[in-house]
Amino acid sequence: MTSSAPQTVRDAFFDVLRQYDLTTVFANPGSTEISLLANLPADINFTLALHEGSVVGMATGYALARHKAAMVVVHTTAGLGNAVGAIATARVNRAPLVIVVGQQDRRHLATEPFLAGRLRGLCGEYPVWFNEPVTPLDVPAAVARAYHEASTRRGPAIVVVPMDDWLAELPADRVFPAPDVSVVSGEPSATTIAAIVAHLDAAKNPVIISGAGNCTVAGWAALVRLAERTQTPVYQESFAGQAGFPQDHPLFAGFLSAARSVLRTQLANFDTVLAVGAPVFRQYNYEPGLMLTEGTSVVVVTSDSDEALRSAATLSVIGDIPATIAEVADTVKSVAQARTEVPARRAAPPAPTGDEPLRASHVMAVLAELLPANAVVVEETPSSRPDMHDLLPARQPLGFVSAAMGGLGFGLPAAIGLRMGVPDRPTVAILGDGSSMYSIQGLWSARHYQVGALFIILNNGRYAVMDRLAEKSGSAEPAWPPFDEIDFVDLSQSLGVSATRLSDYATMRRTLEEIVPTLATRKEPHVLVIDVEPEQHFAP
Ligand SMILES: Cc1ncc(C[n+]2csc(CCOP(=O)(O)OP(=O)(O)O)c2C)c(N)n1
Ligand SMILES: [Mg+2]
Repeated sequence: MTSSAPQTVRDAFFDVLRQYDLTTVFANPGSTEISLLANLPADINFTLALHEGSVVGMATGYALARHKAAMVVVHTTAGLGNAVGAIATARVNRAPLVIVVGQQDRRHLATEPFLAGRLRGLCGEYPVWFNEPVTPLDVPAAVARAYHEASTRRGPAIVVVPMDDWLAELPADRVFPAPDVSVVSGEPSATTIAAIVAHLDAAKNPVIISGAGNCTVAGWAALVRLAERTQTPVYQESFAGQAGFPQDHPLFAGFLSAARSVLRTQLANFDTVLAVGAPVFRQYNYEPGLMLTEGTSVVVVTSDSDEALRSAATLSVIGDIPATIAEVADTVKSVAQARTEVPARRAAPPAPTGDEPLRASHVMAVLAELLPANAVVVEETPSSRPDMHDLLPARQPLGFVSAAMGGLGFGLPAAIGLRMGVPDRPTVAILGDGSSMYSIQGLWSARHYQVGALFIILNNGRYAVMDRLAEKSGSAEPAWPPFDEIDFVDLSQSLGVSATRLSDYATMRRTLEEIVPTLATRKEPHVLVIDVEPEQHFAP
């Protein structure tokens, strides 16, 4: 592409944002970005969050909701530094982000002036692309390239822009080294399909592992057809960021354990594993021993080359998941009879009686009953995540979203970005009280930009999961104290968001019955603080 009329780097940058649908800019400003941000054109929607972790978290949610890159602008070292954890999460959650980072003026950068950033390497290996344009004239194309890098590699791409670059003039005949449109053609060949089908047709007792990479409408439809045609049970990978299969489907078999020994038992009877949008395997605590019975054949189908290439697989296929699975479903031998029994789903707990305390499982069960199927549910409640998995199934893509690498502070801002991306879907974030504190200032953005998500804070007054882990390691008392003094109602209200607190089952049910029907259309966020008993048992 060549640009026609002479314009500034800044004007050309805005044209790039328009061209690639990046005009909603999630940001926190600093003086190194003033020359960019002062007098923004009316069609550039500046969206403020009060900490860079929330800026990137919101952008990540927005990108996941729209299946498109989202735009971020952050301040030099302090801004990018604050964002590193969220950038790592975006990478592992495979959210495409274009991140412009401010920098001091080129003309005296060598003297390391105030706010000069040593930015290269600050995010380690987490960005999919990192670029410091050689001249100001390279900035617009670098941002366009970042868009393609982020979209193709599905992660954050960073461009560092010195503050004097924005007002530099671009010559009209400047060659623009980035395509208008780039396509990764992941259509499978007949040979690829035949190779996958050969494994499935030869299997006596296959199993499917669905992963976050298959969280699309087309992906779910293709995998449902394959599972039904072959009567194959489908598990969800452990610690996934999103659901790869409808969790209310009769062939849904539950979640793989994050513990190797349990995983081994779960998969012991299967001779063929087909992982779709998931690696084989991503476990948690180390335990010795194999993950699968020796001789099990393993096929991985994914669009993520890292995932494909680090999997202990017989065959890894990198390509378009729905297109590949749809073809496999059409070609595979169909099977009439169920080959394996699907484990029964855990029943909802009865309402507590007498002085029995309210537990997270009660909240999950009532939400499962009341939430519509199209609800977007964001999880960041470590000790009650297993309850959520058991009791609150994802029924549509985005019905479950979580930080794929476990970094807290994602759930609250991600829910805001998700709701902004799919504004007609009811959106609920279920947050641990400890987790909510990492990005609590995100609530202000929800209020200011009229994002009507519901934030449920499960208030057990402590880091329950850490307490359990400390106990398991033989610690009498955890080194960290409880924090039951925090008043989440006050805290939310001080950020401009309405909040209520409750501690009994009847009020919880009544309150959710009132709020849930408002979620599809509401514009005001609300925080519901629910006092729950700390879980005494934790087995991810
Ligand atoms: C940024 C970050 N810091 C620390 C941790 C370690 N961590 C994992 S779970 C947890 C406690 C979470 O507490 P809370 O949200 O209250 O959930 P609960 O365990 O009580 O369910 C902590 C601190 C983390 N995952 N991410
Ligand atoms: Mg807690």
